[in-house]
Amino acid sequence: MTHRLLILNGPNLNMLGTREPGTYGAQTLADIEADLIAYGADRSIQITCAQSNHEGELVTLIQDARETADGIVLNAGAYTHTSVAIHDAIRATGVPTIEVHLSNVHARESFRHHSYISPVAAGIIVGLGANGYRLAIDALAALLTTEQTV
Ligand code: DHK
Repeated sequence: MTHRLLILNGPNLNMLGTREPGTYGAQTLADIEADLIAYGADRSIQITCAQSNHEGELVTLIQDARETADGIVLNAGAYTHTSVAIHDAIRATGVPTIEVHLSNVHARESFRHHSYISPVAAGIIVGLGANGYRLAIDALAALLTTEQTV
């Protein structure tokens, strides 16, 4: 295995499959996670998945990633738009993090247009559904391999 990546999902993403499928898709989180683990294995990337509805638990998982992961794919759900604590955790740990959203947050309500994650993210992928997580894995693998910075 070349890289260890944490796929971290925030509040209400455990409800994928039944939650507003027109916005978030029909796949469950378990479906998406299984796909990403297989996608990573095909590329010798070790994928670990976690989900929490609790802000502090997400902070702890990001802090722990310092020891256990080379990169993070983060969909912080609604905490994207509210959480200075998650912003600070990403900044403090320095683990490269790609921000993902299933929906195009910029085409939705204005309160979804601001992200506390974006200023500390290595990159941002929005509006491409579950494929966004795969794209984030590819982007992190490239970034970790080439030490690319932009
Ligand atoms: C998921 C959520 O739960 C929302 O709170 C965000 C994001 C958008 C998504 O598109 O994946 O606003």
